[in-house]
Amino acid sequence: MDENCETLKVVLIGESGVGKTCIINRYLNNTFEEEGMSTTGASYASKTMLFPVYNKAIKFEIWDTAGQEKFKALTKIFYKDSDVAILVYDITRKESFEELKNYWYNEIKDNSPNNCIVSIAANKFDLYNEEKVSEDEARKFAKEKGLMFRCTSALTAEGIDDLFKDVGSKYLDPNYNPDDNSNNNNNKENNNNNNKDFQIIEKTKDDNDNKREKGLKLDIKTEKKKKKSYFYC
Ligand SMILES: Nc1nc2c(ncn2[C@@H]2O[C@H](COP(=O)(O)OP(=O)(O)O)[C@@H](O)[C@H]2O)c(=O)[nH]1
Ligand SMILES: [Mg+2]
Repeated sequence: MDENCETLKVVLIGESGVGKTCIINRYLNNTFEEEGMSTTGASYASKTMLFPVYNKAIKFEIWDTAGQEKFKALTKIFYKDSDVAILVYDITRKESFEELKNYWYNEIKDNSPNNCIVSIAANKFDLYNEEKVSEDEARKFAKEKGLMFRCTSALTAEGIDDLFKDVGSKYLDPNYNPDDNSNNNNNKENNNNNNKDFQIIEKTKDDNDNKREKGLKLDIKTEKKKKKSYFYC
């Protein structure tokens, strides 16, 4: 194995239906399917990402749950040796955030190694006009517990690469703080991706971009089609 490549085990946890599998599919394949997403039960899939700033690559071995989270029946093996844990909630479902705070966060704390890097993904950000958990409240919780935080949308791809970039950067540089950088594109007023590592090199502005700027509901069908024409380098 190339000495400039590190392998990290990443686990995604959270209530059923928050979008864990969709986040993984978006990250791995740049795809989103609204229906028919079933978790295969395969142990993990991986993707290698370059971190030119650190002259390193990270192979993320991403573990998905196979529905056991519905019954809160994840075994210790699932968490064992995890380098990164991503706690996912759905911004339109208050109880998914309550469960994150009261159950999933404790699961990680109790079952993952002490040095496990933990990030919260506030998913379904495309539906922020239906938001039931304020971003401030969730950020406050993350800050109190020393966790990283990203708003994400598996549907639009917003924040997904950044989520992995954050945790990878944190692994390579414990002082890394995404809020120090101008690349924090979670801001609702700022959808520009200024991120040097994952620049979007082609992005067409359409009706949904205008709606997003105004905080209006997005046209999901158009959004899905449009996303096919996004390219990342
Ligand atoms: N609008 C929207 N829907 C999403 C997003 N991510 C997932 N979904 C939908 O939420 C549902 C559950 O997603 P899934 O990935 O299976 O959730 P999981 O049970 O946590 O793995 C599916 O109907 C997805 O299409 C998102 O970012 N935005
Ligand atoms: Mg799933």
